[in-house]
Amino acid sequence: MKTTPIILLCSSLFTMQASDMNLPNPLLSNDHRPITTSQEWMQVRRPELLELFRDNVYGRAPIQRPEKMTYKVEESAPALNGSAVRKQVRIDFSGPGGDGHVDVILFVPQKGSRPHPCFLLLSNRSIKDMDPSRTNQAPFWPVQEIINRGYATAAFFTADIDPDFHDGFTNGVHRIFDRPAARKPDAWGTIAAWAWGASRVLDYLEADKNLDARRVALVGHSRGGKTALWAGAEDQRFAMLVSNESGCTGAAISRIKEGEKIGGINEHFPHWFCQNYRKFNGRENDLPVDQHELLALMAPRLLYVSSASEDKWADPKAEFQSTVEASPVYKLFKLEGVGAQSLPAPEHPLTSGHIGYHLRTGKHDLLEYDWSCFMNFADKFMK
Ligand code: GTR
Repeated sequence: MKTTPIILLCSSLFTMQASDMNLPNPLLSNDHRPITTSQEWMQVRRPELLELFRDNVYGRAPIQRPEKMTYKVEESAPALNGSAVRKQVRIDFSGPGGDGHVDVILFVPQKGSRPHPCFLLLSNRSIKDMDPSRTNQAPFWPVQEIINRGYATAAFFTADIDPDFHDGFTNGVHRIFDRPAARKPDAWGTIAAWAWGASRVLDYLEADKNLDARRVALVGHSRGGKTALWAGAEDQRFAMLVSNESGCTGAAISRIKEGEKIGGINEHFPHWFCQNYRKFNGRENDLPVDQHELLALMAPRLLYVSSASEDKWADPKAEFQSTVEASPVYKLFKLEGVGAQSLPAPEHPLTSGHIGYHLRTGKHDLLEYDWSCFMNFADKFMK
């Protein structure tokens, strides 16, 4: 019995304040002027933060939509026992360094009124996750469940855009669009390349009459989650961004996070971010931005962040705190952010505001429970 007051005292000590964490304030401009309206956010602060993230973290894409880009619908056929139409689409593009393509697999519900809202998945693990025949029904992409809920769903394999290993930026879209001799310290890395790829897939989704491109949710797990957030920052056409366990340089605030740190991620994945990011190895406090400001770049759109209880490497507390610190920016739009100040218990999703959050019991993974929470949140706002 005697231990109760001590536990209460400890928990209040652990309620973090922005000042204790030495966090950069998203609502102060580079020249220290307070940002007090949604207009100032969109016209002044958002562009400043985007530039800071391009310069220091993810790097700068050399191109948006290439002039030479075409779509080929290679298949359109009934699937999933008649509950959906499956389309296989190839997007071809070319640039100074050659040609490339990304294959998209899309399932559109047969029922319900068109155009449908759509969940687009960054498929960054096994190609089997996006088996078009659905013989392999990985929970990573639960297509039938998504269709049953009335959403279309598409996926693309991130390696089509850029293979996930360090080769000095000579393959993937870096080969096609970069001038190798001119590679600068703020040139895009692989995460920014994948984010660029998500935008090219959205270009196709915009052209497909079965889909409502104004209601597309981009979902990414882990390195895919980092990518979903960066894609949402760069491309405001995405209506909802979902970061599942994105951790370091994803949703988690770098200054407070445990587990993976900037030095480690740059060492193990030297191709993910821009070269300038390495200046902050072991120097999290010197970064001119932090990841809650990346989350804030999604405002006023829908954002969903999820964590897993055993995923200490990604750090659920630092991911959740980031949603709290991004919430004042949603307030400028008169929207509620995450709607809680402390980490919720596992399996108690927060869905009252425009930022959703849940903690799932278990390990680092993207599972059906996670998807069902994303869809519950989307149902409230996207239907
Ligand atoms: C880890 C990496 C994390 C996360 C993860 C994943 O090895 O350290 O940042 O991205 O991979 O993508 O599953």
